Amino acid sequence: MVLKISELPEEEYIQSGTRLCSGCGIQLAYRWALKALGPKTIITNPASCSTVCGGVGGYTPMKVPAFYCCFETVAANAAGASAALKAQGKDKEIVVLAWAGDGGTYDIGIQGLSGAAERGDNFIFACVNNEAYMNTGIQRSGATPFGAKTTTTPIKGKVQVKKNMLKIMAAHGLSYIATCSISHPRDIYEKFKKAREYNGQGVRYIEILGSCPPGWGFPMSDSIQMTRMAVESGYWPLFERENGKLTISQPSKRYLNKEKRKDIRDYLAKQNRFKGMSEEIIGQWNQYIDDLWAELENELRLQGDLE
Ligand SMILES: Cc1ncc(C[n+]2csc(CCOP(=O)(O)OP(=O)(O)O)c2C)c(N)n1
Ligand code: SF4
Ligand SMILES: [Mg+2]
Repeated sequence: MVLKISELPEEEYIQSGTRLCSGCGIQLAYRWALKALGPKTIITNPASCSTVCGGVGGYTPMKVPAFYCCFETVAANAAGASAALKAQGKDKEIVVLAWAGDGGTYDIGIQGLSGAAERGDNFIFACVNNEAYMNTGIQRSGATPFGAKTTTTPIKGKVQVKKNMLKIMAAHGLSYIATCSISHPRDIYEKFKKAREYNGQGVRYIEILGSCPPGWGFPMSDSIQMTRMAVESGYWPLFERENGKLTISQPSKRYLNKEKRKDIRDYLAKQNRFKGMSEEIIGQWNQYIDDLWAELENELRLQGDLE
């Protein structure tokens, strides 16, 4: 059932005064996730731009408790908080949210996350993916897409295809996995609500595409448009995986039909990080998107959900 805007909570858990750049995707993602999870949430957050969201100099705009931890320890900290809540009999009432960047998820945090997922520790792990190490000045990460230029890639851009973290997490057999984009806040809200409902069933993993105007190289006013284009081109499919079963989310369903997908060229052309891309690289992007959807379609067919 699709929620009406009037049914969404007005309460905000992040007030004004963050130190994020204007147009940053992180704050939107955070606001909508916390609207869904509510005030009884404890956050663990490793070094990242999300830490900057927590404020400076003794002031914080956050209205829920957030613990800022070492890069590699976000999942271990969340596991510890969740075990302590269980010991106090508060684990049903209070939810633990590990909130990390792509560097803190795909690369530096992966070991702790994998361990917690395998043990069945009880928390939501959200990766707000802006496809590079933005807080320290745009270094490439395992989530940086093919061809994107960062301060640590060759002049022609990244030569490797990004790591498929969603498949890696699926291989852990999690109860709930979902993708979101800041262009679709209602979808973020609904998915975090669902992850909350899976409380007690191990790690729930959600990945949100969040744009970064300085890191991607576009005007800050275009932040939402940029992530919407990622969804509409089929580059960023919105889906859920509940106990292994795949469902393509409503905003992405139409892109099962290749004809409906918008040209990826328009998405790439709007961002400086892809400036000067060759036809060969654009062809590889098209192939990447086709392969992504072919895999999803194949899985739906095996489930009996597609003719
Ligand atoms: C072990 C360790 N290595 C490096 C750093 C420096 N550092 C702080 S934030 C950051 C970038 C984080 O990137 P990401 O996780 O993608 O989050 P983003 O800033 O993009 O939101 C780095 C490299 C650190 N704090 N700790
Ligand atoms: S550098 Fe990018 S991710 Fe970091 S605060 Fe600015 S816009 Fe957000
Ligand atoms: Mg990042």
